[in-house]
Order: sequence, then C-alpha cells, then structure tokens
Amino acid sequence: MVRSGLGFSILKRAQDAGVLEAYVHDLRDYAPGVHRSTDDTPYGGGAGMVMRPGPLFDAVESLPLTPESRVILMTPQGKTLTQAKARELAQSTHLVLLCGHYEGFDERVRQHLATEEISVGDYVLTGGELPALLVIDAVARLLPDTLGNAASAEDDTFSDGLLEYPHYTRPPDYRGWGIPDVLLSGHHAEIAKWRRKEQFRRTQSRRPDLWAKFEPSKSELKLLQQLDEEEEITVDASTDSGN
Ligand code: JCZ
Repeated sequence: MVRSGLGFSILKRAQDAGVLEAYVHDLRDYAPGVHRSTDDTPYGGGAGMVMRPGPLFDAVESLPLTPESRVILMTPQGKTLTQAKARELAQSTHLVLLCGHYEGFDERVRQHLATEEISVGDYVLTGGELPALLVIDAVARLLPDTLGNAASAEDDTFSDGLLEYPHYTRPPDYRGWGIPDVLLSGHHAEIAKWRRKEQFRRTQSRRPDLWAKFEPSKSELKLLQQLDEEEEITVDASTDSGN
C-alpha cells in the first residue's frame, strides 16, 4: 500500500528528482518462525491482537540511524498532524514511520523505540500505512524543489492559518455562472484585497476555531471593517452557502 502510494504524481517526481528518498520495509522480514507473525495475543486477555515488539525493534535497528533520525509511531493516540507539524518534520533529514495493524502496539515500542507518536485525525483506521502516506505527502511537498511552483505552498490554506480564497479559471461564463468582476479587472491591488477578504469571510463562517487564532495586521483590520460593513448590507443576500 505504501509503495504504491509513493509511485504517483508529486511523490514519484520528488523521488525521481532526488529530493525525496523513501524506503519501505516489511516487518514480516523481521518476524521469526514459519508463520512470520508480527502480532500476538494480549497479556491479561481480551479481544484483539497486539504488534509484537521484536519485529519493530529489529527492523528499526537494521536502519542507518543518525542522531537526527526521528522514529515516529503512527497511532490515533499521537499528536495530530498539522501544517506546523509537517513543517517541523520537513526540517528533518531522516524520518522512520512505524506502521502497525491489529489493535495496537506493545507499550515498550512507545516507551523505548519511538521518539514520538503522530495521529492523522480522530477516526480509527485499520493500520498505520495510510497515515504514513499522509505524513510523507504533507512533508514532501514542503521540501525545496518538490513543487514546480514555489509560491503556491506559501498561498496554501494553513500557511497563514486561514482558509484559501476562491479560485476561478476559464471559461468566464460556465453554464451561466460567472466569476467575480474584480478578477477580470486587471487591478492587482484590488484583486489582492478581494482575495484576502474572501479568506476572512470563509474562515469566519466555516472555521471559527482557526478564526479565533488569527491576528490581523493594521491593514487587515481595515479590510475586516470593510467586510463587516459589506455583510451588514448583504446579510439577507449572503452568497456564501458555507459549502
Ligand atoms: C494500527 N490500527 C495505526 C491512526 N489517526 C489514526 N487513526 N487510526 C490510526 C491507526 C490505526 C491503527 C494502527 C492498527 C494507526
């Protein structure tokens, strides 16, 4: 699953360009016995299986670790992956992402092998592989020279803690639906102001949690005041459905 995910699109291109190196290791290669099982029944009884420590320790200890290596356990008990976390991980030269299956990991893996735990959100998956791919994807696109367009990572949702502004491309009339006039005006300063206001509008209505953390600059405060005035006039004709 992880190998195939690495074989497409920007992750593929990043590897081809030598920006990203990714190695996938099968824990079964570190599991002894004819069954090569990586899991076992829990001490104390109960339902479900637990990842055995041996294959995880042996696999990690077979790697060329450096003091910079971070050994990250993919688990719903970890700290949630955020853009800030992705930026921090992108500074590292070596990430080891540990993926389990079954109910979870032997606690000694947490205590003595992993340097940290990361969750990709508050929902339960069948294993850590898809979370690992999410981490790789979020980190890889931040590496220098991964994106063709260096500016676009700057403009992204979350780069400044706000949602992105609405985007439009050709045709200017699609099925009778037009685009905002300002985008055709050629007035770059007006376009920039419109976009910033739309970011404010969207973030206020859809992500009050993000909005509460946003600290506007002086010039942004002025835009906000304009937005409030506009919304007082158009409150009944609001065009933002929240979608
Ligand atoms: C192993 N089930 C590893 C991580 N955020 C998140 N949700 N679910 C997981 C996860 C679930 C797992 C395993 C067995 C991670």
